[in-house]
Amino acid sequence: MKITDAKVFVGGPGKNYVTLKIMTDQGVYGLGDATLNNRETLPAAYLQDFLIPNLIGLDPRKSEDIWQFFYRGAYFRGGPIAMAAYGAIDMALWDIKGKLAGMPLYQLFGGKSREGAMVYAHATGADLEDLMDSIAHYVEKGYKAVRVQCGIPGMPSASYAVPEHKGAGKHYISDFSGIRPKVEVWDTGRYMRYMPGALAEIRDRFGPDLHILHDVHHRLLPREAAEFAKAVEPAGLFWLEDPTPAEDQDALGLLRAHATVPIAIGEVFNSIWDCNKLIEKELIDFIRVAVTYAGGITPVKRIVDLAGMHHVRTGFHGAPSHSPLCMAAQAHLNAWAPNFGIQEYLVLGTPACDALFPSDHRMENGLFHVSDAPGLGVDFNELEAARYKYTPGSHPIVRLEDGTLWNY
Ligand code: KDG
Ligand code: MG
Repeated sequence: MKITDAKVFVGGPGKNYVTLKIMTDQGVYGLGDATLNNRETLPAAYLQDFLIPNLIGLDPRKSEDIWQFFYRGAYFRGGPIAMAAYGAIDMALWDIKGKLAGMPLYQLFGGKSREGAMVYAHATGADLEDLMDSIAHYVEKGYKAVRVQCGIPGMPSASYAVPEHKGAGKHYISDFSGIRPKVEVWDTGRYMRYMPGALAEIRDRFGPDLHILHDVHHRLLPREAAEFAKAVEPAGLFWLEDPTPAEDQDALGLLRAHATVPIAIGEVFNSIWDCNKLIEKELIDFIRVAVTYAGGITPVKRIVDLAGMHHVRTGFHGAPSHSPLCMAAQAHLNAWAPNFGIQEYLVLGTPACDALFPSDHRMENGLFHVSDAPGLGVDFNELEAARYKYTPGSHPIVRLEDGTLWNY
């Protein structure tokens, strides 16, 4: 069996999805997602210029050897652009494998460990009352877990994942449009004084059963993160995400010495080498890698197994950054993983997205039910794809009030 051709598509409804389609001499094709938020043309170019010409003629069933060939064979290894491109190839090869076997991927991993995987939604508000409305909306829809972000009184601008105006919380997605980044102004003191009380109020309002998550988005220094983690303990969070930038991984020891709030980290990690220390030292409780950014199903399955040895559960990234193909790869892992924790969920469900990526994966009452179709269980409509073109975007940047550049 041989790979005969592969194509890359960039575009989508309100989002530059990078979709790879690998064709074979037996008519079976595989699909993968290489979307790297706001850098979409880069994995696409790597695929088109180098990886696809090297794929043609290979046996698509040899997904492990093909992964090693690209990763080890590159000499300059890793990085988000390369790993997203390998991620798409690996997903597509597993898709082909599942279709050849006539089985959904979760069966090839070891079968289902659960019926329905718990997901969390994003609630947000320009202020705390606005956020309460947004949380109530998701609770009414049956979500059991909600990430909560809100405006901070006196903060010079809207902070991470927070709308400028009230009423947007049910459908708000951060504005990444335009090639020049928007600027957010950040004040750590105001955030640290306000947010613990706000989280405690949310807990009081919604009671003990709702799983509440909060994302600090890398904004605190290690000592501040330790103080903040201790201060939010009364709210009984499901997790506190990215309290610090995780490059300095030993710094998390300080937080661990002062607080027991569960910690989730990893959405910007590209490989097992970015997270093995955090996992082995048991400095985190949830690993947040995404199948696209971390190089595909093959390496992420290894991360999941390593995490399981250290009581670390999965909490795969699922921001709108990922196409339904990455979300499907994660859904199959979620159905199987003995150490599944939760799945971030935003991407599926709009009519335009469903038309581009038809599937029968479904969300019900806050649980994701994986499709039983062979492979990933998601198709790609090329006629629909022709309607979209690439539009450049950029993540905002963050500055302190005096102009100092900070972590987004
Ligand atoms: O591209 C950046 C987004 O994916 C990120 O800001 C989302 O932090 C995020 C999250 O937890 O979903
Ligand atoms: Mg995050």
